[in-house]
Amino acid sequence: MLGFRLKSGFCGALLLAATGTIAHAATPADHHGDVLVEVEAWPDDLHALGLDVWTHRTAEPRVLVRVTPQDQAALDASGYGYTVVDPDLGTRVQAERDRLTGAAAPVLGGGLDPTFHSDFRDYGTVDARLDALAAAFPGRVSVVNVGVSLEGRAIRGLRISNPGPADRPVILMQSCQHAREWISVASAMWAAEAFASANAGSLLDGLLDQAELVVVPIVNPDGYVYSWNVERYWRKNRRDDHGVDLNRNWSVVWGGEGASPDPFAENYHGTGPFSEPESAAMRDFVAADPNMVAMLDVHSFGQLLLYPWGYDYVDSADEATYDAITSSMANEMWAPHQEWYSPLQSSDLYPASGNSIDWGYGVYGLYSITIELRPEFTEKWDFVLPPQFIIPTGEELVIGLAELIEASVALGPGAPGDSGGEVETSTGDPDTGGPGDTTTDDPPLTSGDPDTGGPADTGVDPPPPPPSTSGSPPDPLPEGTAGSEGSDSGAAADPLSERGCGCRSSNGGGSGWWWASLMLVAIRRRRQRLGAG
Ligand code: 0X9
Ligand code: ZN
Ligand code: ZN
Repeated sequence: MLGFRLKSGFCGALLLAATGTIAHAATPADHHGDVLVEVEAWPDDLHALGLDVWTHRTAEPRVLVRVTPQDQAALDASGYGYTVVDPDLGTRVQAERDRLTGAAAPVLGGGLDPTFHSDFRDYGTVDARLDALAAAFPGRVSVVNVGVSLEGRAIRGLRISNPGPADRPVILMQSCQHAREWISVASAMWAAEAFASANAGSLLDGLLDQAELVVVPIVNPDGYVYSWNVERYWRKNRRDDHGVDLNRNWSVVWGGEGASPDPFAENYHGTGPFSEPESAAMRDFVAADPNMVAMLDVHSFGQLLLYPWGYDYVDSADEATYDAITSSMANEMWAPHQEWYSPLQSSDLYPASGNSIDWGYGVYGLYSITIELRPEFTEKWDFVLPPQFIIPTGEELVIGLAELIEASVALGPGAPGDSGGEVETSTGDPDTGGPGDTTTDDPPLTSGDPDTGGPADTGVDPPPPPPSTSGSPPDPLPEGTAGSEGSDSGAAADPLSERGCGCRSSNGGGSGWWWASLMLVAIRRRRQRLGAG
């Protein structure tokens, strides 16, 4: 196993305590400079020296003592041996004060509306929050302009890092290629804010010394707005009257398996690679940054960590690395709420050519991972979730992202994977193979059980319990979703490309449960193919 596991104890509770102001003023009352030491002596021996002894009863000569700068000489003169347990008690004091004064509520920072994360937010509110965060944390956060959508909306994000060298590795997290996946927006904003507000000395703060994080919470603003105002289950962008699936519009094996040429299919790939301004803007943003090393593409739902290749059933040359990274992420993400995110090669879910992570990996060698957030596949929840899901899911995303940053820093830049099939685009992206060359040196996947054996493995378990830290979510929402799609069961042969089926009026009207059932069918079929039961 690679050595980039996060320290134990990194959990939601710690995260709450770790957020707040960036820097602390070192006044005497802050107890900065006070050290906690373990001294090899009896309590009374140290009382006699006038020290602040914290251990009252002990079976052996071993006690905890708070040693101020003024006390240090007396301790050293005493001759007792000691070890430092905590080099700066001021950090604890600061964290507690911040919490009790509200300065370290999970959503802090000067003038930021603390109710932002209490529910899902529309495009304008999310976009305004970016400016608010940049204003609240000027030393660490700035707004980045990525591009403009088809309907003219800004695609913007945040660059988050501590002051430092300009050539540090950059990790990109992009959300909401798919309009209806609202939890991806809310969780990304939570994660961005957790990093932005991380206390000096915290784990997240340490990562921001070593790397830069870029968060683009809404890649598909037109679709997101449409999902809010018109059609809740809209997936694609707003090209013409049908839309394009942005996650089939990237250039690596564009137009291959799991992408449809039917404009009205939910997985329509568009008229060519990067035909859409939203995917093209992300491409250009990545291409312009030579320090980019990783890409986390955030979706919902299913609680999955998906890695290349996704275009077809072929292993990548970096299978072992991806397995290590995603296993590490899943293990850490389990901690706060005991939710399991199953690591899986993307194509083991179903092939989806022209997706973003195949591009990030295939063209630039980015450590590229798709995360499918909560919920798991259940009959109760889908893209529409009660707001109580936001913070727990956000906490899980923060941890997964932190793990990916740590891994990326530890591993250093990766090499482009050979998909053998990037489709040329007019901008002259580096090519990983000949256009239209769909052959590959990689053998078909014949081993490698997609069943991770995790505590809550995908697809075969009963619905998960309510989020543990959020109280009970309300009863199933009275969703006005599309009616029965039972006849779509025939789509199992190719779950996505059958969706359009030439029936224009049905476009975008699929229910979340319909979608989840197709995912389940795809997983089960894949498992059967692998003989994995
Ligand atoms: O189909 C997609 O684009 C993603 N799932 S979603 O339900 N959010 O639409 C998954 C893409 C991952 N790649 C592959 N499955 N190949
Ligand atoms: Zn998606
Ligand atoms: Zn139809």
